[in-house]
Amino acid sequence: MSTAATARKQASSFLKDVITGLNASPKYLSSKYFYDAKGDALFQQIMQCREYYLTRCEMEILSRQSGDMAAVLAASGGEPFDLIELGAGDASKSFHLLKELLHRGTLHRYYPIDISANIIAHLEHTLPAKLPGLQMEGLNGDYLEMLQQTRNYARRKRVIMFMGASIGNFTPPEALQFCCKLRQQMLPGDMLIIGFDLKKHPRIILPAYNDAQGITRAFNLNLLHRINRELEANFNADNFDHYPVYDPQSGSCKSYLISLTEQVVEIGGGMATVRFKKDEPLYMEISQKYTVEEIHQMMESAGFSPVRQFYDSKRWFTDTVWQCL
Ligand code: AVJ
Repeated sequence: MSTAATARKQASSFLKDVITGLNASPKYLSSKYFYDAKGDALFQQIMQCREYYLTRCEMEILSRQSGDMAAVLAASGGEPFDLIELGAGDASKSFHLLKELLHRGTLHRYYPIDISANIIAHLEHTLPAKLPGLQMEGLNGDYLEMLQQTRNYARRKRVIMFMGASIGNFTPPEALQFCCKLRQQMLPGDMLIIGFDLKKHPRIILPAYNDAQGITRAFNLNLLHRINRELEANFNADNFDHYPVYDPQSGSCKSYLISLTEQVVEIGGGMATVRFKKDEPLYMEISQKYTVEEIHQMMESAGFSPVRQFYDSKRWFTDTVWQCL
């Protein structure tokens, strides 16, 4: 499909999803739409926030243990493999692993997949210069669709990476279903690396989604601004409050925007009219936390066997390696 056709298709499903979510009861929006150019920039700022520990923990794992990880990936078989990264972002974390794999000569080609066309263009422009010898092909689109598309490529051993606790944006049943779908795309010998944020004291988790500078608040409100910009809507972001909650029992951290007044919003230049009551919540995002036991249970029911878990020094985060038998 051409870039223009892809963009049109993305715009029409954005409108459809927004209208569906705002007409539902309770109301919701999908966090996958957070990442336009402004949202990407705000997320970069979140990752730098003092309270947002996830990125620092995972960066520590990859900067210190990429050598071990590369050895674990290369162990079975030894022949060069393709590395497919779902939601590669700026690849600043996978960079360490890519370097180790190139050094060992075990990487055939790197395929970063991202829903942001910006990010993929940027990676293709900058990464080969920083990693001499790197062969890469960026894929812009939905993870599973793009993964499906690579099924026609010459088949080598594959390692699929899904880092950054992105899996946390699924509810546990959705995460299980997603892992089952990944499993269907994989063959015996292929491997999967997933990053999970672990359950820990609520006083550590909640502030990560409610930073004092208000960047996370701006990140959430940016989706309303994006809807205004792209879908001819008239949200007044000042009429919504950012409200995150964490439930230590289920491990779900959810963020809401609370309507501060009774208000009416038009979307699609009058195509849809949405009414909010005063104090009505709009569900924006889940960031699910797991225990190590819960991770094992889910991954094994999706058909994966454990290879190795990597932890940061605080044991707040884990990058887990799995194998298909
Ligand atoms: C990109 C899904 C890992 O849930 O921690 C950060 C997104 N949302 N602050 C997360 C996010 C609010 C982030 N993930």
